[in-house]
Amino acid sequence: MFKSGFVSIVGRPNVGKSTLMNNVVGEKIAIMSDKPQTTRNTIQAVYTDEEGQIVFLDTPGIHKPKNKLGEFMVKSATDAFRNVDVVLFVVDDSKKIGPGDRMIIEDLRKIKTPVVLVINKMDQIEEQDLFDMMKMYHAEGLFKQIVPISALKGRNVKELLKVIQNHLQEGPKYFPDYMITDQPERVLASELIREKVLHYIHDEIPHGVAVEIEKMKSRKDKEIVDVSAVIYCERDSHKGIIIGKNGRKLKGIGKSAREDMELLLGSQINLQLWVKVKENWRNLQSSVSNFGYTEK
Ligand SMILES: Nc1nc2c(ncn2[C@@H]2O[C@H](COP(=O)(O)OP(=O)(O)OP(=O)(O)O)[C@@H](O)[C@H]2O)c(=O)[nH]1
Ligand SMILES: [Mg+2]
Repeated sequence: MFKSGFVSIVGRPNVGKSTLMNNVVGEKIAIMSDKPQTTRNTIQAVYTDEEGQIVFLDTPGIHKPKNKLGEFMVKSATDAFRNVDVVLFVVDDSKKIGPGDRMIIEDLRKIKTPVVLVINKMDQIEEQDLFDMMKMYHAEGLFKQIVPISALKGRNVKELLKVIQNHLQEGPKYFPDYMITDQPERVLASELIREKVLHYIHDEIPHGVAVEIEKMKSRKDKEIVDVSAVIYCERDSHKGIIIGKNGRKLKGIGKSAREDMELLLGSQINLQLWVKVKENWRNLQSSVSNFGYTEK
């Protein structure tokens, strides 16, 4: 019997949702960073084995939105509570249930979909603490199962897949084996650039960054793809910081984005980057939509 279904991965920002999804499919489909609110769109990745197919939906971290972009992100995440077969609610190594997690738990009580609790970052949790956390979450009476994992180290992820498969029904193969994501190459490329901005630039600046691919084209005679992209930020002063002294920051961002793109897309990349300012774009509905943060 071939089982299949849709599984959304939800939780507060920075708990490791994207790391988990990437670990399952073995590719960097969703970008990751140590800063909260990294993921902005719901992103699909497909895991297929002999027993079945699981379509994962990685979602933005649920938080109190402060602008139009945040509103879009939270709506994308909470929309993924419904029309799926299983919800994975991911928490991190926090020993208490904070207000952010509490809010999500109360929302999850309102849905009929089975919820599996994933305690991530177990590599950072003492055995006794983990035991206490499992007891604490069990007392909520909401979760079909509680699975501790380390998404970063890949610990217990196989066991989590088994738990998910137990909740799935017989179903079709929705996607062919070679297809592991719904994200077009342009989007994957722009996200890798944004990931490097998150990595190289600190404080609030990367939260106000959006990346637009202006051109992505294979050369006729060679195995090279020319990519040109614009990094938009919210202020002139941010632009200077992103470019850096003698353009050094931007070079670093470009180099490591190019390396990741070559790995992911399997071809040689020639990457050109520009930085432009679009003031206050996160508060402007039109700009937020234009950057692709809009319901599909
Ligand atoms: N120690 C440890 N760190 C982890 C683990 N999983 C993820 N992380 C780290 O946690 C941080 C956040 O990871 P992400 O996967 O970007 O988290 P996210 O939940 O997708 O975050 P948002 O997209 O902002 O909602 C990164 O620095 C990861 O390396 C884990 O199992 N153990
Ligand atoms: Mg994420």
